Amino acid sequence: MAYFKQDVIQYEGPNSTNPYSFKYYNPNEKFDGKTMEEILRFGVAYWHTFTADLSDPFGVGTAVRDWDSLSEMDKAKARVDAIFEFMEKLNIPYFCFHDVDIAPEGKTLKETNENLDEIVALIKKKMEETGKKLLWNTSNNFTHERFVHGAATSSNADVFAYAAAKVKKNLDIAKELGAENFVFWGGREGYESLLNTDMKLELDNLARFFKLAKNYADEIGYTGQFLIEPKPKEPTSHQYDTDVATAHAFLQKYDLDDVFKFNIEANHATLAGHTFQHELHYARINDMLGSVDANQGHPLLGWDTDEFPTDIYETTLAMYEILKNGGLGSGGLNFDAKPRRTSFAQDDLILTHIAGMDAFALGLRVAHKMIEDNFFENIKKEKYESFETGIGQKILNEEVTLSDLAEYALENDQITNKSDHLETIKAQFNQYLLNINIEDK
Ligand code: XLS
Ligand code: CA
Ligand code: CA
Repeated sequence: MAYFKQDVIQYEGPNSTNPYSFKYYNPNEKFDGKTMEEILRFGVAYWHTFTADLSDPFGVGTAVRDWDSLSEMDKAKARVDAIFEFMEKLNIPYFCFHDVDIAPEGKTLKETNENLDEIVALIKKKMEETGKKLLWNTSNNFTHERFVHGAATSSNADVFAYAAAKVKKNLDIAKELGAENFVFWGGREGYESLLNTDMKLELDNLARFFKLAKNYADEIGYTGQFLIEPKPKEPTSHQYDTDVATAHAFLQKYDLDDVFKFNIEANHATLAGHTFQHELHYARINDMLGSVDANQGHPLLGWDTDEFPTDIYETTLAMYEILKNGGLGSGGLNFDAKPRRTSFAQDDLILTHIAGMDAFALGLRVAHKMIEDNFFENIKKEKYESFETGIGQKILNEEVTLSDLAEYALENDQITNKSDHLETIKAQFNQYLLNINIEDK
């Protein structure tokens, strides 16, 4: 049975009016010897696209899906068929999941693991048949009420052990399915209030937990990249992995910075009061950029709305960071995004992904052109040119003392600064976005 009536979605170029076509994503078109498909490495998020029902804190689910009326295990099986058909039709090479997305939880942990085994076997078969790959999997250690106080940072040692058992199982699955990465999002790893929180113990336990996971991965020979996904708040009022800089400091303190990279989500960046580009950039300059959860927040809503990315200003700057990083390595662009509650039809799953894929494909085209022209590089070179010669060069070479600088300043105290013409830079960026030349089909 087919779940989606469309044929494989084709590239029709920027002037196409067919909603079921790509306007900018042309998978085989090459940029510096690599195809768009190889650079963008798109992924489908199992949870938003195949498991969630589009409910929100004020209303029930609205999604209409062919598998709605099936029993839990049959639903899980139908979803496996549906996601593989979906990936074929959209030409998406990767998918990502939490354990609870693919199989229902049983009454006991043993039963949960048995449900997982059954579905993982189906997924493995489909992967072999289609060549589709697992970008990452993760353990959902936040939804069930047992995680009320957190998982690795819970005040209850039994919960720490239970969470460990789940991560062990998910690492086995990662190995079995060849997951290219393994994600840790600290769901409830944070606190509501410091009045009753032993923060030092909780952070030490979080590091202990990560070390146990790494040791087990080594033990079973799982070599996928470990990723931490920062988020500042929601559901807790303070999440320990607040943003890249905070989580990086944590990893450095516990000597785990060689074990992890970051999975950066656009909406989490904005929740942290940063731009998406800031988080990508900070990770890149520290050699910690691993993968991306491609979505966007709503500028008027202060929560994690997980919209499909359509803002080409943001996708261009994201692709700029990714290209400057030399690509995403084993990472990819996972659409951790959901249709709006009002876009409830099954077809909307296809349409939303086309919108997101095109936004990143256009971003890639523009960013590639800007890099060819050394647009930002030239601006920055001119801005910082005082460090290329004279006293600036000596500062960079660490050849001066504080007294040397004081002596220099006494002779050079009439400072001249240059305007950096920021508004012109923004206008020129607009020109790039509007004048990008794309061959029509
Ligand atoms: C929630 C997170 C979550 C992670 C994986 O806000 O985005 O879905 O990506 O657990
Ligand atoms: Ca995410
Ligand atoms: Ca999110």
